[in-house]
Amino acid sequence: MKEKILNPDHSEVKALTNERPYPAVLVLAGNDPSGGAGLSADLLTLASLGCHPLPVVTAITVQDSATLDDFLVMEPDWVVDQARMVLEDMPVEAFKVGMIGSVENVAAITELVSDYPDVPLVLDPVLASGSGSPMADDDLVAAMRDMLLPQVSVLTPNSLEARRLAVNDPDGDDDPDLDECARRLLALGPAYVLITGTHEGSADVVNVLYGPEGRIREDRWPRLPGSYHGSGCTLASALTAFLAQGVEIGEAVREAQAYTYQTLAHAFRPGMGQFIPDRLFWSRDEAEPENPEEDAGAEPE
Ligand code: PXL
Repeated sequence: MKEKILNPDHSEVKALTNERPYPAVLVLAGNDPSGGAGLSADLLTLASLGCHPLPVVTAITVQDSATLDDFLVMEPDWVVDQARMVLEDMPVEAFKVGMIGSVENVAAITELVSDYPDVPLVLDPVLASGSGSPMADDDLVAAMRDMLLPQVSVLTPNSLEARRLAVNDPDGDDDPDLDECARRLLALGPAYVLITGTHEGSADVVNVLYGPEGRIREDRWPRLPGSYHGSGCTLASALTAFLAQGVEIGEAVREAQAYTYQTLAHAFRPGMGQFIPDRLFWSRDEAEPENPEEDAGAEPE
């Protein structure tokens, strides 16, 4: 791979055309400077799976691979202006929404996407950072529930987010199981709900897709040992990529999980905190020789 990049074969250079080889996906999300979650996760995943990501910044965060320190939310006009300008320039095949940041942004994004009712919308309801710091208060959760969920094609909460979105009175006795959470969430409007089981105590991670008729599919994955930063963003973006390419929902959910599992199995630890999924695992070189000198006498390829 590297050899080909550094020594291109000029006979392969093609004439420029107006073809659109990559479906465009508009991503509304926050920036995470550790490169683990948020926009970086979305952009790497979408590009890795053959889409052209259009990044719209909803918030900036101050965080590393271990801790979220602070965040600043964009004004809704800025969010909408970023999106509208590019939406008027090019067709998009899907929307992906991650961190929203404020009730005002929920309202603005809801109005924006309502102008594109035929474009699938994946909402990853980001309520906390990878390290568990809150990123959404109760008003923001209520706004997502009341305004945005009716426009959503696929909602991708983890089990904690599913409970928080489905239970109106968190201090009461109401403790629905995940099937009941999914029923309640579907009643709020999304066409499908994919609840991920990473935070449950089960030996395997169990992810369940629900639709109008109830459970559609259940996938089990061996629980990997690490603590990962950006796995939810990766799964939701991978799902968006497959939907943007016209893959049917059940198959898209299956493929997105298979891709995410591989990114986690190849995860790396760039700092002192969590592991980061390798969204480009398939493009990395095969393992370098441990001691290059041992190979010095080998025949060149
Ligand atoms: O993983 C959820 C997430 C989404 N978006 C941003 C984040 C995080 C987690 O830390 O920082 C910007």
